[in-house]
Amino acid sequence: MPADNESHPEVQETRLKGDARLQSGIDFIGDVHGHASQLRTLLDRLGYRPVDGAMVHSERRVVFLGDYVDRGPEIRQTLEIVRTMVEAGNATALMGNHEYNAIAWFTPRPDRPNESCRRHTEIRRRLITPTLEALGDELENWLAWMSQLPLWFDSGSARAVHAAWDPGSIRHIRDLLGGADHGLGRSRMQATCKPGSQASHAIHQLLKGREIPLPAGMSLRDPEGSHRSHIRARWFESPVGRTYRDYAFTRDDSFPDDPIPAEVVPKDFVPYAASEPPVFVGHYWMRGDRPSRLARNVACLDWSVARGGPIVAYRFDGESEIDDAKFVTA
Ligand SMILES: [Mn+2]
Repeated sequence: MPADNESHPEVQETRLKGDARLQSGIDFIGDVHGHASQLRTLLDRLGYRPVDGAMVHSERRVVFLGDYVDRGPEIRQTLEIVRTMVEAGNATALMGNHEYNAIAWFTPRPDRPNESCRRHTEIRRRLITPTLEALGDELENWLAWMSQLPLWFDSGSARAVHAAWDPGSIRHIRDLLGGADHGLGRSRMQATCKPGSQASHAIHQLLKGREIPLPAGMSLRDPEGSHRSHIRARWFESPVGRTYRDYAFTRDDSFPDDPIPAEVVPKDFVPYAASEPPVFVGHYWMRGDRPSRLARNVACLDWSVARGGPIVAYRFDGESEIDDAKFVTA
């Protein structure tokens, strides 16, 4: 390196960019949903600074937990911030169910090629329209980028996935990818949307989480107005001896307070053990003034940015137990 470069702080920083040895800390960031200004504020608070168009920190990197598109006012800007950080070697961006759904909207069903993997209902069309409008004639390029996003992250000392850490589903998808940890790509994408297939089940677990069916005839409304006949389960805990209300991921007093029958619990169900590394998820629309962990080694970083809540990060430095003092919000 010529000596005159050493005197320029910008050059120095560019050289550090992307060097994994120097990135000892990981900042996990939850659902952004098109809220680019809030994301900029959060990255600034975390100490990231622009270098050659990407937000960079000399000693840290980001793992984004997915759901960059839909719902917010600055969808394209959000994707651009995330993508430039990934391309600078300063971030990993996982796939969320909203990215998966955007690709599925344009993917023909393997068993019925005249239909798309994601059925075009009115409610879903309303949800995806702002994303399609924001991406305009660059849509194809962005869909191709989204389709190669990895579905999970595991550094050995920390893990992340959009909704639920499910080892069986991860094994299944890894086999589908020929043993690799990269994203699906558009060709394999189709294999995961065949209704009833093991691949479709695995994607559902990872990106939408575990669900427990409600008692027959009962249904709830989700935030988009669709009927739901299940609760989103606290997949990291055992359902044995719990009620629908207290086993739901986010508490809602309209959920039935009846015990969950043993027959709806999957036979291979294993809770997330206390000895496992910390795992970070997004997806669940948490509510409250201050983010906090769900268990000693489980945290959700989706605190409802699309309903006026904060974007949430967790500053991870190798600890085996999640510390409530290390959440950062914007
Ligand atoms: Mn989600």
